[in-house]
Amino acid sequence: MKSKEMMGMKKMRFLFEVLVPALLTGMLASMAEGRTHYYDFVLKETNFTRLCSTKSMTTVNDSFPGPVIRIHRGDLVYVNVHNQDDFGVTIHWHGVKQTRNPWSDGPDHITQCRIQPGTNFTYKVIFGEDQEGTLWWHAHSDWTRATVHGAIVILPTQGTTYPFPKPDGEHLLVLASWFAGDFNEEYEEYLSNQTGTSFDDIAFTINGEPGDLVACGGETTHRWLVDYGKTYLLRIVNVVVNSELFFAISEHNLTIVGTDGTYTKPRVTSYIMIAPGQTMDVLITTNQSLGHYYMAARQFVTFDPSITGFNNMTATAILQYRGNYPPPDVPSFPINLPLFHDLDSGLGFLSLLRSLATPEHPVNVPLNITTRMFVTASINKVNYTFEGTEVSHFAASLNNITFMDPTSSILLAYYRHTSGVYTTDFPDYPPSYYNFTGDTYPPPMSVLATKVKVLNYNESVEIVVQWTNLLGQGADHPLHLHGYTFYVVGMGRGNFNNETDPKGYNLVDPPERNTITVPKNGWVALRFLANNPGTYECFLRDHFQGCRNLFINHSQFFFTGVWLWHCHFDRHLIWGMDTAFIVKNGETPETSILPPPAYMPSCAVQSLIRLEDFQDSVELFNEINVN
Ligand SMILES: [Cu+2]
Repeated sequence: MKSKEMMGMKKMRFLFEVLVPALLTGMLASMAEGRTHYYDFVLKETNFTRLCSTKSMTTVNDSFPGPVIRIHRGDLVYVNVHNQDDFGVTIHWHGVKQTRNPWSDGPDHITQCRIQPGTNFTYKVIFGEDQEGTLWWHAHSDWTRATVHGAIVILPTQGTTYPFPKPDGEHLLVLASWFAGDFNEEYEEYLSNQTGTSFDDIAFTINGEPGDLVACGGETTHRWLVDYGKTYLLRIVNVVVNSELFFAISEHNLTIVGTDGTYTKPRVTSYIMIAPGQTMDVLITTNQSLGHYYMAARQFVTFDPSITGFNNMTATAILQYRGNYPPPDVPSFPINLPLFHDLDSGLGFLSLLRSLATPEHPVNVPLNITTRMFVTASINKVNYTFEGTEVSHFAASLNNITFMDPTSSILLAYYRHTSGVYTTDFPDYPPSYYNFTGDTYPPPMSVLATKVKVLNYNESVEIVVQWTNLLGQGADHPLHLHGYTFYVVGMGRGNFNNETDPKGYNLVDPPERNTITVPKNGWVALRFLANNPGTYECFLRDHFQGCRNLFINHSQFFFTGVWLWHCHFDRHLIWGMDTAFIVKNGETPETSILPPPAYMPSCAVQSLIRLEDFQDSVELFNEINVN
């Protein structure tokens, strides 16, 4: 009897200690093992006709917007980019965490050099295990992203479902910019314009079409056919170059259920405000009279319109019910779409959002902060000498550092032990404190430099970003962090108060984003855990022990990866509103950067760049000054 009991216990032990864990491991492994998808992106010039004229522009696979990457959570994607255009280009997978893999992140001068004309480069796109919803991809060199972009749809893992009733259908809307005439010429004119007032998006488009309200737009206006009495999941992406947008659908509420590849608590609204770089997943119930309803996108203008012009053309598409009914002469227009300068509607919308925060979709807000930064985001000026003349130029800055792109990629510079490419002294605080949101403060000049911030693995980071009104030129700044999502724990108007404002932080269910607007006349507080190493030093070694030894002996070399942080208004980006985070490796192979791919585009050959941008000019001027 005793031995039988022992046998029984042994069986139970075998069951619980060996078999069940093995089964669980197998189940988890099969859940984790997604499919692998392969895409070919051919980049070349194609003719498109909008606003009554035809022009040639760069697109991927001849489409505007570009192809959709459609996968399930946990899948892996390879994209082979064939550059058949005549300038160098890189592609960024916006919002994709690229876990341990900054090699495929894409920003020009930061993690790679450009894919040369006539060559190709394969990106390995690694999604975070928790990423589900809508993201997107775009060119990350010059302003090529104006026409080189597309959506990424991440469906629930097979066998799982949405955290809301399964929609009857879904639809994708890409909100973009249209530049009339020759994009290069307009861009150059903008860069050479010392006041920065003349250039902006000429029109906005919805799925490539500006819609009925612009000249020559009507015949090709995008139409979305729906059935009465259904619920649809609408995925919205703002890929616009320089503008935030309001969006609404006539007589239909929007229920927000996700942003930036994460789920949110459902929020019903009559409009959304969406910044460049952001995505939004919303549910629509088609319960109105059979008819045609405008979906409309209008610029949200936060700069001073008396100084900087803006685009007053509203892009439209049509939500059209199927059925037998006399079509209306004109679709109805969304009366709830806020007006251009409605700052209250812009900021008010941001405070709506909350993370889902369920066991299936948990939040992990860092509570014990180990690195604090207070960063001012400003439009100010830099002085430099050009051909013996002192020149003053508009610039943008973070903590008064106007970031200069290095000539090599920072990641590869470290790989090659190239010194002098960047420094690691990006300041945690601004050089001076003043009434940041005041109107009259004289602008402190910014400093041109390539300064980055180094973080230890698993550092708990809080960054408060303070908007400033230097020069009276401030607008919202949609700041995007590569390689991570962050929690938006606080946001407010005026100057940040470090005693009272943290008391109002939401540490329970703050929204999780990869791009957040620093509001005009206000501030925003972000938190994230630095657990995505962008660092790798010893990839020439065969095994990790070699790395550890190298780390112990040469710890000063042990950070090479880079996650860019920048304003997603491209005009502020080229003016220098960016920096980068270097995140060191953890102590195990699983918390360390992946080896680089066998081939990276060369930095030795200087790319044929599309345009000489402001930063290149400044570098040139500096060289002239130094020599
Ligand atoms: Cu900005």
